[in-house]
Amino acid sequence: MPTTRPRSGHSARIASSELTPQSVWLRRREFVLAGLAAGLLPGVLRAAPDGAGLSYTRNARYGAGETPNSYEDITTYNNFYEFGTGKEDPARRAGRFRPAPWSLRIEGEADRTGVFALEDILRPHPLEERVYRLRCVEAWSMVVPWVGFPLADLLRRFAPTSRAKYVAFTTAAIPEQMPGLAYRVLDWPYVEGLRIDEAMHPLAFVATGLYGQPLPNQNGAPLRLVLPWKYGFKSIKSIVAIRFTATQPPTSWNRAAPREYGFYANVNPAVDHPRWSQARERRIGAGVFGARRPTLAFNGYAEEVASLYAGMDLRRHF
Ligand SMILES: Nc1nc2c(c(=O)[nH]1)N[C@H]1C(S)=C(S)[C@@H](COP(=O)(O)O)O[C@H]1N2
Ligand SMILES: [Mo]
Repeated sequence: MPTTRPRSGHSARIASSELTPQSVWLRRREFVLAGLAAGLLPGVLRAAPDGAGLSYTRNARYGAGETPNSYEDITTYNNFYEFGTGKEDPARRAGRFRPAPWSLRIEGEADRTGVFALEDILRPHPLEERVYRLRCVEAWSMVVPWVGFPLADLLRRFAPTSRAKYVAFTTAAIPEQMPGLAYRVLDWPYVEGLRIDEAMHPLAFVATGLYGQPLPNQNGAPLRLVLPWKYGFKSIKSIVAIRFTATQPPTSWNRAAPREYGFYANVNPAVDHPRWSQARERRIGAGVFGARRPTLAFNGYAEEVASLYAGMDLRRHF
C-alpha cells in the first residue's frame, strides 16, 4: 500500500543544502527558519508495529496543551456506520475493507477532472502531524494526532473554476466489504459538503494517518477529511469522489434528519441538538474527574474560523 512508503519531510530538504548555490541556500534557509518560527518542526519518525511508519513533520501550531487520546481509544471508539452503528463495530468489522488499490474521482466545476490513482493524489504532498480536538455531535470528544496535509493544497491542483462555490465528498460503498451498508440507517453512499472557502481554510485537513501510522480502516482509510471546528460527522471517511459544484450539495445527516443536523454543523455550545444539550462534552479516556468539560465555540478554533461566518445567523445556519 502506497501510504506505507516513507515520504521525505523537511529534514531531508535541509540536508540537500550543500548541493545548492549559496545564494539559493540562504533564501531556502530563510524559508526554513520561517517554517520553524511558524511551528513546523522536524517530525519524529515513530515506528509502527510492522515497521511501516510514515515520515512527517510535526506542526506545533496545533494541539499545544492538549493530551492526545490513546491509540486504543482513537481506533476502538468510532463512528463509521458503513461498518455498523455501535462504537466498537468499525474496529471489529472493518477487517475485510481494502483501502488499496484506491482511486479518487474528481468531478464538476474544475479544469482538471478525471479518475486519479491514490499514489498520484498523494505524491506531491509533504505530510505533517497536527493534533486536533474532535467533537462529535453526540457530545463526546477526543484529541487526535492526525498525519496528513491541508485540503486546500489538494483542491487547488484541480483548478476549480469561478463557478465552484461548494465542494461535495462521497465515501466508498462496497457491500461485500462494508457490512453496515445492509442496514438503511442512512441513504448510502455517505456524502458530505463544504462551502469552497471553508474547504480552502488552512485548518481543513486531509488525514492519511494517525499516531504516525497509516489510517486504520475504522478511522477512514485511505483518506478522510478532518474539520476540527465542525461536528465530527462533517469529517467524511474513505473518500472516493470530490465534486466542485455551483450549488449547495446534499449531506447525509442533513438529509436523514434536517431539523437535527444542519449543512454547516459548526460546533456551537449555544445551539442545542433538539434531543440534548451541546453546552458540555465528555472527553473520552479522561477519567471520572476530567471527563465533563464545557464545549467551546467552533470547538476552540473561533479565532481561526469565525470570520468565515461573519454576518450569518448561526442559529438558522446551524
Ligand atoms: N463515511 C463516514 N464518515 C464518517 C462517519 C460515518 O459514519 N461514515 N461518521 C462521522 C462521525 S459522526 C464522526 S464523530 C467521525 C468519527 O471519526 P473517528 O471514528 O475517526 O473518530 O467520523 C465521521 N465520518
Ligand atoms: Mo459524530
